[in-house]
Amino acid sequence: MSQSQIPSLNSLHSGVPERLAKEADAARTRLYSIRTLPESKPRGEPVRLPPNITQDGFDTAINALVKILGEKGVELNDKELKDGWYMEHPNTHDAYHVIDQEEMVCSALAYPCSTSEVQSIVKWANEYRIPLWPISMGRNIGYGGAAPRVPGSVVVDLGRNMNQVLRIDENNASCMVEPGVSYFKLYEEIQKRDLPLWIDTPDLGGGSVLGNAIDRGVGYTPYGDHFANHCGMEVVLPDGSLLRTGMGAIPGKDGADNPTWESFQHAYGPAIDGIFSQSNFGIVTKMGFWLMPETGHQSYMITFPREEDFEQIVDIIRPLALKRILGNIPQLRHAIQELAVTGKPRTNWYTGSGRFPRDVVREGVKALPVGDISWVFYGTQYGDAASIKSQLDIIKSEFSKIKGSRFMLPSELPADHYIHSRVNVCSGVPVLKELDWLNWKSNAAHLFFSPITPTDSKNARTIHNLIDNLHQKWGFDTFPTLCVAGREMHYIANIVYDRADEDEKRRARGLMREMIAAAAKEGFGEYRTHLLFADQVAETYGWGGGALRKFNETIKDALDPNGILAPGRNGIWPKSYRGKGWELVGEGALQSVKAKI
Ligand code: EUG
Repeated sequence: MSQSQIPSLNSLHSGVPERLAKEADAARTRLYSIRTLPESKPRGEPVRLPPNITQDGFDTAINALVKILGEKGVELNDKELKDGWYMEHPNTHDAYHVIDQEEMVCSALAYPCSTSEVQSIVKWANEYRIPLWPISMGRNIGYGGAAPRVPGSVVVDLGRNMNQVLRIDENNASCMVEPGVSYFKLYEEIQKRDLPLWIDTPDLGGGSVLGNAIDRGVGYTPYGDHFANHCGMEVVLPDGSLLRTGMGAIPGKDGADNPTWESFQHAYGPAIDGIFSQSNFGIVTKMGFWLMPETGHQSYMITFPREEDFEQIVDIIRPLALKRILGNIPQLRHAIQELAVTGKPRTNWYTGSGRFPRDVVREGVKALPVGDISWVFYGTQYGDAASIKSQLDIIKSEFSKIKGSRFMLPSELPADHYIHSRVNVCSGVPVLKELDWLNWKSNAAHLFFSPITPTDSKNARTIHNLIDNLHQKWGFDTFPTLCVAGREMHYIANIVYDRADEDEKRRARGLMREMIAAAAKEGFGEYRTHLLFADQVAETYGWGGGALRKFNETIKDALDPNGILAPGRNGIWPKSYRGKGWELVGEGALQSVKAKI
């Protein structure tokens, strides 16, 4: 293991805040202690060129790019690939590779310093017909990280030099950020200014606020729907022109930004912000967000003893969520997670072959403070003490209908219990704790399967059984986390696999493909997916003879006739790529991925 020099937030935009330095160090040490893969290995080829470009053509194009951005603004991806870990993540490839590490790589990286440089890069790409793959910070882990869908694309790393909190309006409780602002950074900025405002963070705090929102990610305070709580964007279009959405479309007085840009989401005319989320229609270089005024909060957990309690739990959750008695986006997790989030490897409990047996989960949790449980619900209520009390009275009374359920406060649990991390996350304090899942296996990587289910027992049971049975078939432990939005839940199944084990990777791919197909057959679709499965997921949204795909393609072709911007992102291919074997669909698509890409 190399000497730990985890970059700090003071020295690098993607670094770790001082308050978490020790924790990060410990997390890194634990991860590396069960790692058997070398830090890097020699590359099979020097640089993966973009499609249909000769070495000469590429060299000419790169020289031209250097003229625009300077030597420092361009980097060839010609060094050994390092997976690193969360806080020291690569921008060259997917650290959690599902196929060969070298398959999903960029040819080069561009580091713009300004929106106008982003515009210049886009114009350059149109001239040389080189595909671009913009990333904010590249921490889209479990969904492809920094990797481009088309190997040999030029990754536009927006975050490295564009990472400022441009504005925080204390009175309006809003902010405007650049792509390289992480949850850690926004949080620290607010603390530094001592403002009574909360951010909303996902389970891990290292991601880009802007990037996560345009991928429609989720957090856990009342502002947990990140896209719904954005307000205003600045976007570089695929022809290099510039657009401001919402009230930003009205020029402010004397050339200033419009003062209502971060206050009202819409402009006059169609609401177009949505088309820049989960798409390849533009590069978002600035984005506004609403912040939450700080308030009192009380987190809690409710445990349930039986597997079969699942139905009743879900049906109790629904009315509580619809009436907005549940204050945030609570999580319902299976008992096995109580073991995984301790950060101890699977072998701590089980060294046998096959799946982690149910009775071993039972024995494991029995030894923990939560005791012999099957499900655990993590919620948080907000407001003043009296209001929280009245909300909790209702919640306790509803869940107490389930025999053997148990309500617990953080104060009743030991200091190292996971609930204390949820207290932070659910009050807008970004953390690193969730990384501890990755100690489950050596060289662990993970892949999310993320279908949407209605919040009702019948549907939730259908999708849960489908996922669990297929995990069993492909030989994986099932880690379900259901994030409750209200009328629906994001069911997040976390497939944890060993990157060093080709057979596990093959099975992880097979499991994903089969779950996507089987879920779609039952009418379930994913809210987000790893880039290698984007085509298959997009295809499941096929109502009306693929009307949605056709609509997206029409927009794509109109905005990006040369097909330079993120071809294949979210299953949207520009005209020049369509029907030429790029789409990974049908039987064996990922098995033969090497031949295709
Ligand atoms: C999680 C939640 C997500 C997601 C990936 C992971 C949580 C893991 C609700 O969205 O997309 C514990």
